Amino acid sequence: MIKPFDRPIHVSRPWLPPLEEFHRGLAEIWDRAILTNDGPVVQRFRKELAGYCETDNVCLFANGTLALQIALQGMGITGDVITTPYTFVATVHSLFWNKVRPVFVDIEPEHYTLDPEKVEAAITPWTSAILGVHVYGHPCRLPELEGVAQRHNLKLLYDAAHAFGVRVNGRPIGRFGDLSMFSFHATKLLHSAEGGMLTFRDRTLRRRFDYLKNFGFENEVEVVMAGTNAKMNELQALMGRLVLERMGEIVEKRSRIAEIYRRELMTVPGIRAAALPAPGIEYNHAYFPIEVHEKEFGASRDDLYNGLKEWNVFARRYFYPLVTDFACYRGIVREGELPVARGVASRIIALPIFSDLELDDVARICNIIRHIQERQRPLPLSRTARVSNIPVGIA
Ligand code: T4K
Repeated sequence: MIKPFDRPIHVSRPWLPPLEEFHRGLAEIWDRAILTNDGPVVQRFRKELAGYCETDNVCLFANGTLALQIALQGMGITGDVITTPYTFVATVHSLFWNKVRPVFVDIEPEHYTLDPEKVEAAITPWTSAILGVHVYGHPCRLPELEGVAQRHNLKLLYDAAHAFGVRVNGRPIGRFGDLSMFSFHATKLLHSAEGGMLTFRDRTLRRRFDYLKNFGFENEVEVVMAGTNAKMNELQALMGRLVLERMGEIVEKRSRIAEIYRRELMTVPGIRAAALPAPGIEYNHAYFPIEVHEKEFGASRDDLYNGLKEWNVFARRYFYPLVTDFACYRGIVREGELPVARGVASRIIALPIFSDLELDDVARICNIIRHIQERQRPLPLSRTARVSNIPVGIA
């Protein structure tokens, strides 16, 4: 009998620094009484991130969504942008807020990122950019997308909300394409409670982004563009700095969790994980999604999702429903389009993965999954026959 967990196990849980370390940083902030508006902690965090991401072109924000909205506006993206339906809804909302039309194309089935051939086929004279998503931290097909963007003279942007820490052939993921957006939300590897970052190729953009996130202020008496307020504050930056120091440990622990899931679950009929990262990719283990193939598994993805809750395990169906099925985007694509994304969304479930998750607990979650499978599987034909032979009334 597998006992339920005595506390909820969520899909994610932020790594928190020792409280004394946070207190020490807070004491300095208290002394200065500078809480926001590009204070010294934000500036230090920016410098450290520039080192980590190997580029000086780094800009920090209050959250990832605002960062992406400002990126699109600052780069002057208009018309149509080709993107994926298989993402968190904020990717598409950011286009909408810039009055840009999303053109959805299907994903590839190995890592669930944009299919470059389909991207190329969807280009029209109105296309201005491609917005790929490194979903779950798996890099998009970078050389292929780069090729498509170059051939058609399009901007290439990445929603890298999940991909902090990923490197491709030794190069940080934020150095591909024209621009990348990272989220530092509490559920992310590197978090600042809420927060976001842009890294970009054209260094002149930094000035525009800085204006746009600070009301367009040039100085006390001049406003040069219609900006908004999207600044990261000092408390966020303090948290971010302390988490950044521990990135190595955080990724290492997650990789051990992922290893157990793979070892324990890949032999379970009907369960499939995303393909392993291609050679040359240093992966961050941001998520551990599995696909549940109902026929072979003997139970549906939703049976598993609901079943896990009985054991106090709260996995999440990231990313279901598809963005294109939300009320505000319904009607953009026709039924039957995006078959790969639609199929994956119906089978996907993201299992708990976070630094404080004990390895024994990962094994326990795997046992629970196998148990749910056993419980849900229809009885083999011979047993069904036996049961149905029992006279009514006695059964
Ligand atoms: N692009 C992509 C591809 C994204 O995935 C996201 C965000 C964005 C853009 C936008 O970036 P931000 O503007 O958020 O920086 C969560 C996050 O809110 C969201 O940041 C994230 N993607 C998305 C995939 O997941 P929810 O609604 O599923 O989160 P929530 O609050 O249910 O949290 C999940 C679990 O994590 C909870 O059940 C418990 C645990 N948790 C959560 C929080 C907030 C904690 O243990 N502590 C916490 O403080 O959206």
